[in-house]
Amino acid sequence: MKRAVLIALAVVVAAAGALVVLWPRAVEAQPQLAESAQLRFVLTPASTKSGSNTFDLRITDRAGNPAPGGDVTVEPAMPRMGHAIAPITARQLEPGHYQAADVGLFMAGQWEITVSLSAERVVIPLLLT
Ligand SMILES: [Cu+2]
Repeated sequence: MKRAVLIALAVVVAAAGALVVLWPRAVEAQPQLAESAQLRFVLTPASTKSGSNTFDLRITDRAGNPAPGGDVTVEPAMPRMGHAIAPITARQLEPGHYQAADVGLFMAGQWEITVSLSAERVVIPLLLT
């Protein structure tokens, strides 16, 4: 009897352990990389959920040096649904490092974020849940 209880307990502990390992986590926001002719853009969203978001942007030349200064603009759109939100000007934190705050990605689904610096631009896909 006691042995059976111990085995049952072991099964419960193993099942709980598997749950902890296998339980789906919220998708972590991954840095998204895209390259234009001259520059390399890395966009990291604060969240992968719909709603207000903040984008961290690292922009470098092909050699990895901070991109020359200029206006960085972020234009989110859902082309397949035919809508977009007004372009947002990112704030420069340091050379090559920008932040776009209060980006109102109001619905879940596939967004495309156009990021531009002067004549250089990339389109970065962003899937929100
Ligand atoms: Cu939409």
